[in-house]
Amino acid sequence: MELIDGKKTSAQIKQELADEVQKIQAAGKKIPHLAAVLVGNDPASETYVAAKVRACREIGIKSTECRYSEEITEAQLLEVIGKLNADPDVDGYIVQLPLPAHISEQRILLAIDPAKDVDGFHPFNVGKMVTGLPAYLPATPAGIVELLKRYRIPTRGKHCVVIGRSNIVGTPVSILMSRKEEHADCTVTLCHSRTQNIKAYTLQADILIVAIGKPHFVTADMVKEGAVIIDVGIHRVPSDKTASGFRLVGDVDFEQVAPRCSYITPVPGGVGPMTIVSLLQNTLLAAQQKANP
Ligand code: L34
Repeated sequence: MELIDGKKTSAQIKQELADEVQKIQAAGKKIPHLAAVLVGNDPASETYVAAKVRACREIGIKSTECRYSEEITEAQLLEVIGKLNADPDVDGYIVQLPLPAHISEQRILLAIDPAKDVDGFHPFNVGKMVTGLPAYLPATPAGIVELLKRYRIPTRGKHCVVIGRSNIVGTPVSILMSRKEEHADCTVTLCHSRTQNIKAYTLQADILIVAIGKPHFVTADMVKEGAVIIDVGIHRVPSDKTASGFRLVGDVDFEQVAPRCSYITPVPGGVGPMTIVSLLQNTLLAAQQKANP
């Protein structure tokens, strides 16, 4: 079993991006600028946005955190979106999800200028991705493909089983893994909460991507010997062994499953850090495209 080290891989990519930023700076061009909108104070969202801002600093680009209280109305948030769309200094921005229940995620995402949509969530960018046009790829799926590529894990013709059908991970990663490209080209099966006898599918997986949002959902009896496991889940469970009072676990029962795999991503330190570098990559792309439309 080999661990797929997302932390190490993301550090390498950040170094590559820092070199790119140096070149932009040396050429006297505008420093790329990412803005992140955060509504409310969900502790997990705060951690992720803080990690994004920190990563921008590490590679030498500008970032702005736009924080609003849980009570902000949808109309007010749409006004914020309008300002970010119009701000010539902001190359790209994200609206961290989930949003409070009284705000329609769909209406907010539709209001984002597709050219600044570095999460790749706007239907215009989703459509580009699906049809294989150059697009901002959604960060977590792009990070997963990058991990498989950098670990030189063969994907062509393999059976990739995805568990979960969210717009953020399951659906887009199933599309990327089925693309006719060297580091994809899989036969893809998409399973979800309503799949009957899910084990019958997971046992066939050469590559199993788990994004169902249920702690320890995948157990050893569901995994084929030698499979590659990508665990996208991240949950805080109470623990008396840590100072924070919680520990992080994934959608996969790592202890049980790891001995059966050829490769597996840990939680933390697997997919999470890759999500962040994909966002940085999209931001540099956005800045370039704004410079040369
Ligand atoms: N708009 N909303 C928008 N874009 C996104 O790309 C996200 N996502 C998901 C939630 N909502 C979003 C993220 O940023 C999940 N996500 C994310 C980002 C980073 C990490 C995990 C999820 C991450 O850095 N994980 C670390 C541990 C962090 C911790 O200590 O909690 C890891 O090693 O997995």
